[in-house]
Amino acid sequence: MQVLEDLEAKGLAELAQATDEALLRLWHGNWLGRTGHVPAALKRVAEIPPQERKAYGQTANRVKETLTGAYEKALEREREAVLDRELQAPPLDPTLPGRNAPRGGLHPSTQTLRRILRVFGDLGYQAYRSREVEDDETNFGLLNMPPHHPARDMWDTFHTTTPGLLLRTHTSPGQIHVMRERAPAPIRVVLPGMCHRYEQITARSEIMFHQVEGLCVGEGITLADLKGTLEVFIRRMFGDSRQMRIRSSYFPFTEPSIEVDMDCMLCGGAGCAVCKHSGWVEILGAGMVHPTVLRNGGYDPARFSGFAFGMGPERITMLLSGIDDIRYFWGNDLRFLGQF
Ligand code: FA5
Repeated sequence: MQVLEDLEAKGLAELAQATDEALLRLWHGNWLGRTGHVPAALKRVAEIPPQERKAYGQTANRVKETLTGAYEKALEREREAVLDRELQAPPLDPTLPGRNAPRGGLHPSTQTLRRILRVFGDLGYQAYRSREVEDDETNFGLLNMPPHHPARDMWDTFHTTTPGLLLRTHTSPGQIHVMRERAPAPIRVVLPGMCHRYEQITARSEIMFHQVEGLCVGEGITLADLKGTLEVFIRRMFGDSRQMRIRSSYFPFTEPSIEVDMDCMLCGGAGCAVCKHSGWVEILGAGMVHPTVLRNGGYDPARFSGFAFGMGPERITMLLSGIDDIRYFWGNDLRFLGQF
């Protein structure tokens, strides 16, 4: 009996030390839990001589009730105290502005791509997605560059481990895919997409960049149509007062080939670092589709003619936004991307 009395006194004393809910629960485990002191005392009833068993059992049960009651009261008191503290704390002001969830945006290249596609969309061009992994034949051969043609050196190439398969170096092979799909119907498409070149990365050149190709094939298409189309594009894209200039150039898949410059929109033609002090910046390469390429696409060059052009949206974004290094585009630096 004395052991039970002592147990009760010790239990109450320890309970008084438990000053928060976690400690109270710990106490409950130690004293009233399945392996706690009180159930252990109740189990000892079997060891008590039969004549004393009843009295022992009654006392043990009373100790259990006392400790259980004391625990529940202590828990209740503790919860009320917590609530009191919360109520006395400075009140929550629901009229304060909330925290903004940061909002994502489109990558600057995507924004420019979409602007380009919209201008050509208004001119009746469809967007056509060609493939990014090409075969050598379509990237070069069918574009009038048979194996060992020196012009292949204009495009330093990433080859895959499968012979004859490569990452396209430009969007021009898409011309072949569209023509073979549509011949002999007239074509007006733009082909956007990623290109890859095994080049030195510099402020102006990446190994991975977008191009937008344009292709128009039909009867009676002339260089004047190409010039008019590009003039509309440049004014819609860069502003009505832009001047354009055409230089003769060379691409194996166009004849004649041209390069198109625009007066530098950063210095207005006075000369700056971006235009290398010439007052002009290069915007794209273009030309009349070579008869061999037309034939490879399934069009009879005696009846059909066409023009094609290819431009780089990253370079165009650099001009539009005054960006002096192309490496920012894939650098994933939010200080750069967040400005768009
Ligand atoms: C071509 O790739 C031709 N296929 C373009 C063409 C199409 C000509 C149809 C005639 C008819 P070029 O290598 O110049 O041409 O690339 C075209 C544009 O892609 C460049 O003006 C430039 O804006 C962009 N570009 C080329 N190389 C890079 C590079 N390393 N990094 C970023 N942009 C590039």
